Amino acid sequence: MWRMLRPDSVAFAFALLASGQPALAEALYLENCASCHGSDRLGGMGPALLPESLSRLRPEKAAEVIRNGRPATQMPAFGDTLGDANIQTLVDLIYQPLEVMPTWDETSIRASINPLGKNFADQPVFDADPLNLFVLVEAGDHHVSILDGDTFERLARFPSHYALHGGAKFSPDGRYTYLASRDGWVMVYDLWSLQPVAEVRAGINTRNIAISHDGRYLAVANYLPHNLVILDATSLQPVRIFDTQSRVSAVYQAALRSSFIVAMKDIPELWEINYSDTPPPGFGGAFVHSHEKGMVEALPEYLPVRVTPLSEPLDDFFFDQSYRHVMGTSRDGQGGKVVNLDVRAEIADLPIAGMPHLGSGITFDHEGHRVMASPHLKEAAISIIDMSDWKLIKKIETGGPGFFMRSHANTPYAWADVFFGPNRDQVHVIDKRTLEIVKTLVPAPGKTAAHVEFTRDGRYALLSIWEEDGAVVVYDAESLTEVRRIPANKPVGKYNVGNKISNEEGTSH
Ligand code: DHE
Repeated sequence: MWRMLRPDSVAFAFALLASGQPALAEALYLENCASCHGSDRLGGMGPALLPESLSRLRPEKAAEVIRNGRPATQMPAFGDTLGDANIQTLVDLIYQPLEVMPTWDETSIRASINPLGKNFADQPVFDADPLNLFVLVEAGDHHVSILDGDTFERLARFPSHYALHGGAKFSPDGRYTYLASRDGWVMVYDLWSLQPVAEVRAGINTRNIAISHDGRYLAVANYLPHNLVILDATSLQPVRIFDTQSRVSAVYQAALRSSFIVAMKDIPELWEINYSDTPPPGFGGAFVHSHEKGMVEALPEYLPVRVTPLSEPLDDFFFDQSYRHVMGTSRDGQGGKVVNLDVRAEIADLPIAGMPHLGSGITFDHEGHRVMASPHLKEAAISIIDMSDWKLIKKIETGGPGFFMRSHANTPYAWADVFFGPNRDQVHVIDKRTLEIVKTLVPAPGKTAAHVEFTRDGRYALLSIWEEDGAVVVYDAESLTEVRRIPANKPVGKYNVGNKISNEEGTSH
């Protein structure tokens, strides 16, 4: 069981030293790493060095980073001074969990708020359509690019925190984008002025963020600590922290319900937090709307919660357009459940094995029915589910398990990547009318091709070549021919402002 200690306390530093790590590792860490990554390993100028934060980095790669440094960052090369044995000792240390559960409370969050920009413009400082910009996450050197969705020129490129994850979120007018890192940092960037506005560290290990549809609140889902943090989306001040007693898997915005839906990793519950001024029945008392009142432990009715019990914890969710139903994947990957948020109960089983990646699902009309299409993380297939009776109507065989899927109301095609296996350089184009693969693109043979996003009008599809010397490839979405290749450093996700703020049916929400 974790003990709770403040990360900046002397007791915490001693607890780290006493956590069973051999003295050499501690000494090496304190001498070489602590000044940037924190004596507690929770991060500082550099990222946190905890197993939870490093889950996407193989230990061999971590050793390589310590040996050679990271280009375009402050991380120096230690190969000449430390030698292989000491580097391995450090790698072993940073993949060890902390013995003490660090806290990151209201005071830590407030103290971390950092204003970054000044002299913000009253209107966009460029000619491009501000609602057709793309926010492009480049994971190779932890940067973000802003692309003009008409000309595909890069308007800006700026450093992000280490390991951004999850989709960029946008203020309702599309002016600001919110970017979350796995280390708990959330940065707000002004797309009109092309400069960062401010940042806050809302957790130690964060899953994702969601913004309320009215732009007032930002919700941050954390694994460490076990909580959900609600920030004022403008000031970034915390307005309520929910102690969840569980890792929070993810938080989603359910605009039509004026709610955040919160998924728990360790308990079979879905939480719904209502942020309207007049919460519907079932949410408890009246809402006290005052940001000035600060932390709201003293105001139990503020942002009231109601809980939907589940038969088991669910991972990975997809919402129908009404936000009344949520589809979730079972932990064993052998199916899923449909949950009705109004009656607060599971109402159907999902007949789909092979770990469907529901979070990447899309909806469209097919032969008069609303259907949902989802790739699978463990099966070479796309499942098509009829959303009126939750039955599987077709399984499309693919070149391998996939991660992301995209479409747009203005195109007859849905695009699905093959993310795993020997065919990971393929992207399938599926005709939404026939549910058949009509073309398989291989934009860079041998290199992973993944994550598609459309321009606001659906005319072009942008696809990532997921390599450090990668690119964003722009396709004409009708002729399926390449029109442009923009060099990028391991481009991961890309997010079109207009599609996101209009909840376009073919993109993630
Ligand atoms: Fe993600 C979105 C969870 C691994 C890249 N991923 C999400 C979301 C969740 C999630 C809950 C929705 C967040 C949102 O947009 O608000 N991801 C998980 C996992 O549980 C998993 C499987 C394991 C983990 O390490 O957390 C996982 N994800 C990955 C990766 O390995 C990916 C490919 C590379 C990376 O950067 O870590 C990855 N996830 C992404 C991307 C999105 C995402 C690019 C946004 C997709 C979008 O288009 O909206």
